[in-house]
Amino acid sequence: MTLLKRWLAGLVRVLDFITISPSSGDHAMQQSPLQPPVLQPSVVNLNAGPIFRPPNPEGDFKCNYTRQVGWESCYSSQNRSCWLRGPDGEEFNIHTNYENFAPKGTLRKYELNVSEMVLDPDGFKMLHGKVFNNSYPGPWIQACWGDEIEIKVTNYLKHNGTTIHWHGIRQNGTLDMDGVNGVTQCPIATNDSFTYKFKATQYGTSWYHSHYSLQYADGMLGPMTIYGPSSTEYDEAKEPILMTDWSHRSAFQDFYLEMGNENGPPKMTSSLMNGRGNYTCIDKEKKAGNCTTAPAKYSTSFQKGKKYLLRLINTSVDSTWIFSIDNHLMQIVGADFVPIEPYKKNHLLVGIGQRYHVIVEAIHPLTDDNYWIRMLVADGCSGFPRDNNKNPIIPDDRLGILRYDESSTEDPTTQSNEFGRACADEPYEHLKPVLKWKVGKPSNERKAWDQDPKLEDLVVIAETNADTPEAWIYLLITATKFPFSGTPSRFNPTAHPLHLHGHDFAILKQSKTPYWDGLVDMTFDNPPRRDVALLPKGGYLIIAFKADNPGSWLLHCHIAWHASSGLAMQIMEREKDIMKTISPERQGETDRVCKNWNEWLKHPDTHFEQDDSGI
Ligand SMILES: *[C@@H]1O[C@H](CO)[C@@H](O)[C@H](O)[C@H]1NC(C)=O
Ligand SMILES: *[C@@H]1O[C@H](CO)[C@@H](O)[C@H](O)[C@H]1NC(C)=O
Ligand SMILES: *[C@@H]1O[C@H](CO)[C@@H](O)[C@H](O)[C@H]1NC(C)=O
Ligand SMILES: *[C@@H]1O[C@H](CO)[C@@H](O)[C@H](O)[C@H]1NC(C)=O
Ligand SMILES: *[C@@H]1O[C@H](CO)[C@@H](O)[C@H](O)[C@H]1NC(C)=O
Ligand SMILES: *[C@@H]1O[C@H](CO)[C@@H](O)[C@H](O)[C@H]1NC(C)=O
Ligand SMILES: *[C@@H]1O[C@H](CO)[C@@H](O)[C@H](O)[C@H]1NC(C)=O
Ligand SMILES: *[C@@H]1O[C@H](CO)[C@@H](O)[C@H](O)[C@H]1NC(C)=O
Ligand SMILES: *[C@@H]1O[C@H](CO)[C@@H](O)[C@H](O)[C@H]1NC(C)=O
Ligand SMILES: *[C@@H]1O[C@H](CO)[C@@H](O)[C@H](O)[C@H]1NC(C)=O
Ligand SMILES: [Cu+2]
Repeated sequence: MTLLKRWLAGLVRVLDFITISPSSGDHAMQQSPLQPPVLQPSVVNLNAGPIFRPPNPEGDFKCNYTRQVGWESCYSSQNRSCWLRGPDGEEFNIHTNYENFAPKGTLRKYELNVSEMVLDPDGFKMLHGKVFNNSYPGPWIQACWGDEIEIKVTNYLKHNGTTIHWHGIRQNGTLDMDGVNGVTQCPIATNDSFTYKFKATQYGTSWYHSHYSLQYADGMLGPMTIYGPSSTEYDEAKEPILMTDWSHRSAFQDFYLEMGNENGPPKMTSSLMNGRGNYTCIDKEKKAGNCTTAPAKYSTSFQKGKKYLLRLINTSVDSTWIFSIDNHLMQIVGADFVPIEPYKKNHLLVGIGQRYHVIVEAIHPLTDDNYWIRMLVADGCSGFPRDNNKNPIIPDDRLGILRYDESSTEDPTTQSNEFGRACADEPYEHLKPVLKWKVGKPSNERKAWDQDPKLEDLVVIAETNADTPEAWIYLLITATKFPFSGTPSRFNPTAHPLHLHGHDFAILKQSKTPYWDGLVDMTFDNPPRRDVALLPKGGYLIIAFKADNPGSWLLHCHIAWHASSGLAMQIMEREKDIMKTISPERQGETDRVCKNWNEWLKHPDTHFEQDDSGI
């Protein structure tokens, strides 16, 4: 098993680990079940539930709620906040407490084939691409709120195992489907398959990616949308927009640079929007036969007067993006899988692993037919190299085109909106979840680990069990550079996008200043909530979640290099209850995959050498 192997002391330490609260009313999460019972009873209708087309750009994908007998769809472009309405007027809508309730959807089966292929998304041949279904990005997986999803993954990589993580999916009671090798399952060996089975209890946009070492950086990622209600109306939705940085070397080669290089982590070479970028080859590379032609830029079209939903996903390895469309404002309506109260901006900072739903209105004065869609690298969060004058060498930010005249082939001539480029999460006070949480106070606090934290300590911390679903767990994560004994700190301070599996978490405090013992003013009343938050450079983060999902959940930095070198820990949540969630059949599957993996390790083709944390 590839357990977390290294812990680079000095990157982050977990100081306080606070636990259990009694399940008293005001500490419990606000319950907001199916919406208000109707007053006047309607005619009981025992027809099968509705089948309808959610807002997707093309194709005949439909939501299928035939199992919600007697229900109908209440979702329309005039009211996006309602989803399904029952015979007695009860609803699944934007206010439904989706942590406890989900509609009965249908079963959707997908297959993904993992293999190697040469990729040239920016006009340069990357020889070590690893992809889903021979495409980069991988196929778009679509489902509807409450669907049961089954995805069969077959590994045709010659020299690597793999496991696939469904980013942000809560895996409520399905720990073994979380796809973290060494934590929730063994890697799927070459030529073996594993079927992930889970329920879509949340809705919104996310991505799936390999969690086996650095594989996702080499191409193993794709978008995933779960259709459901939205806090704001719009007319049409566009395909997801994936933003990423890209390297011309395999991340497995680059990792050695990260570990052994005093100049810091390896540098990325291009930025890509939906798998398309434009690298300018130098003569030497052309002669060596490394170059092809850059693909046409990503483009999308609007009709004047309409409102469009864009689904933005940051799939970066090491860079934070600022997304903007020239001369257009965006209304931000969802962060990760959490619908929020809408607010307007002319740009949006998207950290690695984070996602936003934004609505763009086509109502600006139409001075041009075409506008640039930009992906700017945030200052201080760049994975790109610097020139001799220490200025970052940053790829062209004009990566996409918004067209009002679809037949146009001209490049836009518009200028960028004005905004700051600092690397920080969206302002804390802006992210107001529609479904409110009231975070309960922890009943007891415990301070620990003032010394050098070791992996063993972290596991122990995690086993500090909160044993009821109502218990709130608080984590304080500091990025302060401590002089740890005996460990020379090679820590290059930067902001770390921290991602928790198995839960959305509330952000009680996100601070740029260093943590000192003492009182901290935290927000308990509907704080921002998501599954990735930026730990500010040199500052700290306090997060809280309820111990309502037994499992061993990973908490890690989503900068691939950092996770690979150990910025990760496991949270053992209600260990005694975990086995109750896993049926003998599912346990059998897990055992089978492990057996095959152990066999594969003996195969002459394998060349397996674990050189990183494995995740
Ligand atoms: C939209 O639906 C929500 C949830 O059912 C309801 O509360 C709201 O009144 C509706 N709004 C309009 C304008 O119909
Ligand atoms: C999550 O699991 C708990 C415990 O089994 C259950 O009570 C709850 O209804 C589940 N949530 C959803 C949305 O299915
Ligand atoms: C809808 O789902 C049900 C089962 O949930 C299935 O029997 C039926 O064939 C599906 N209908 C369509 C049109 O996909
Ligand atoms: C992936 O490819 C397989 C084999 O061609 C196909 O059956 C499957 O539908 C594809 N998966 C997706 C999600 O498109
Ligand atoms: C899966 O990928 C392998 C390797 O590229 C290929 O040989 C095989 O045909 C693919 N299978 C499917 C079902 O797409
Ligand atoms: C994964 O495959 C790459 C080649 O693409 C190889 O360099 C690396 O050693 C392999 N690593 C593991 C841990 O399997
Ligand atoms: C995987 O299958 C291919 C094609 O059948 C075979 O050539 C290869 O040896 C197999 N690899 C392993 C590790 O079993
Ligand atoms: C360029 O192509 C040559 C010949 O295929 C190859 O050896 C070299 O590794 C390539 N360079 C990079 C940076 O991929
Ligand atoms: C890529 O950049 C080059 C040089 O700036 C430019 O000539 C070319 O048109 C660009 N290609 C695309 C597809 O945008
Ligand atoms: C993606 O996340 C990384 C890591 O936080 C960040 O450096 C990058 O700017 C983010 N990209 C966008 C578009 O926000
Ligand atoms: Cu990090």
